[in-house]
Amino acid sequence: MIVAQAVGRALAACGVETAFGVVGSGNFHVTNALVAGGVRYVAARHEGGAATMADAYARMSGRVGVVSVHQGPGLTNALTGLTEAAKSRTPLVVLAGEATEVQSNFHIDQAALATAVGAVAMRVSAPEEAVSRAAEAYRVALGERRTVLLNLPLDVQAAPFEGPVDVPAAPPSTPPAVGAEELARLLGAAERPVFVAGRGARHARRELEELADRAGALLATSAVAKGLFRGSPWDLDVSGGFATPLAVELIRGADLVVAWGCALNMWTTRHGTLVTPGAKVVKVDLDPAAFTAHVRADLGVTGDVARVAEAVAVRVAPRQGYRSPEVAARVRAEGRWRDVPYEDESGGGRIDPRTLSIGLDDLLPRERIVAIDSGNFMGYPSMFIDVPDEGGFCFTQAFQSIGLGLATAIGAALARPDRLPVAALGDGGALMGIAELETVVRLGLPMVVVVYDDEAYGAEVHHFGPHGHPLGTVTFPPADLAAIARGHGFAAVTVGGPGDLAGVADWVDGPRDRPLLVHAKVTAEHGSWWLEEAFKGH
Ligand SMILES: Cc1ncc(C[n+]2csc(CCOP(=O)(O)OP(=O)(O)O)c2C)c(N)n1
Ligand SMILES: [Mg+2]
Repeated sequence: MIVAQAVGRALAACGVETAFGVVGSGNFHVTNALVAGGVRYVAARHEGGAATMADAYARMSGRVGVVSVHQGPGLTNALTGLTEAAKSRTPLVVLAGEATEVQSNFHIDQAALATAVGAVAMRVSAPEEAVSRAAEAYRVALGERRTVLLNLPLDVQAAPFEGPVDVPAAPPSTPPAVGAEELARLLGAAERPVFVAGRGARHARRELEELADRAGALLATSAVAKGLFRGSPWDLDVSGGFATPLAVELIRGADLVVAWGCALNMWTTRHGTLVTPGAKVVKVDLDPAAFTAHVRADLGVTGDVARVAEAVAVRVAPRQGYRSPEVAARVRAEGRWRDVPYEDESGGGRIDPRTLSIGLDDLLPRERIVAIDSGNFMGYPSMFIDVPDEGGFCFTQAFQSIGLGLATAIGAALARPDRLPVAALGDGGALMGIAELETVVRLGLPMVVVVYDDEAYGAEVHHFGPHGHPLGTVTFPPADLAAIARGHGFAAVTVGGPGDLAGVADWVDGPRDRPLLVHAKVTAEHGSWWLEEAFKGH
């Protein structure tokens, strides 16, 4: 066995289930060793796609994601996706060949590159480290929720590896809850408590609902945890830019906001304005750094969200809190974006993106997993296409990159093969990430890709257009995205008005033997309200 093979075998032994990558000479053996160890390998067509697929797969499966790339350009191509993963604290191991010889065309300072984007850099520097370093990379990724680059120098990879591939079992670590008493006291005194659950709460629905039932709390989530409380009569859906008018009103009415695994950033709080002055703020988080980030906490409780919720629940006497019959009736009547009246602006061969999204929500099977790219359009699918639970929404937006949506949908689809994958993209993001259309077809994924096509970088158009700036750099002639998709093996429908959605219904009826691309020519007279919010943060 050579070192490259020992590294691959060791990661397989750690419990890696799926790996993504683009294989070149520098990661050929390590990738084949993963496969030999029982790991499913998914070939992407661009390393940026591979990184984002692994990120989305990790988020939706709860497992460590693995990416395998060639030295140098293989890694630089992956960087945007890796940055997204690192910012999102996705547990990810990146296996990269490394040309340590400075004269090599492939040489770059890979460790510096990794740390520059928030990842952890490690290296297998000597043959005897092959297994221990691989196991350490896996442990740090999982235990510390980090994106770890494991550099594999070419000469070390090729060296013989002596010895067994024995992976030491990592001890589980759950820090004890600190501060539960004080949180229980605050909940016992609050008239109108609201829970906002974030990424760190996605595993804790039951515990949070049980506590909220006792404390009389309303339930909301950040965008990345969308769907967590779906089905609860007290679910306000997403807090922040995508929040309904009712959610905004009720969250602003809270006298206690408890953020569970959620840092209350500018998106979740509309630049802090959703938290009323005078309201108490509590954050429950594994990482105390969250307590002072963004909207500051009056109280920080350290620990795992589920464990803290359990510890607090036994200390809170049941009370009505915010859960009056009036609030229940309003959540029933106004709790969804679909309940908010709007004027349909479809016409002239273009469809209103709200009408499009509502139409798709009606037509597509409810057991779905929705991935959203970035851009002006992004709120429409986020707000109008419902998801069944927190496993139905994958939002790779921590780096705000466009072009990640399609790969996100692929990774999510592989984590949840029981669900219909839906990728919602702008025309800009779709064309940027288009390398992976072939991957969707090759993998046989029954995906629906929806492109909200305004023939522009709409975000820029709506930001700068009203000020009279020239827009030639951000507008494009029409592109036949349906034909492009058919060329890749997709079925495709062009939608220029509500009537064209019949083509989507036909595809849904079956046999769904090919993925579907919905090329929607959307109206674009004005920008979206969440976009204004976004630009305030620049
Ligand atoms: C990689 C990257 N490049 C550029 C940007 C700046 N940017 C933000 S939104 C946007 C336009 C996206 O266009 P499209 O996907 O068509 O969505 P639309 O805004 O038109 O709805 C651009 C270029 C970015 N966020 N990420
Ligand atoms: Mg566009």
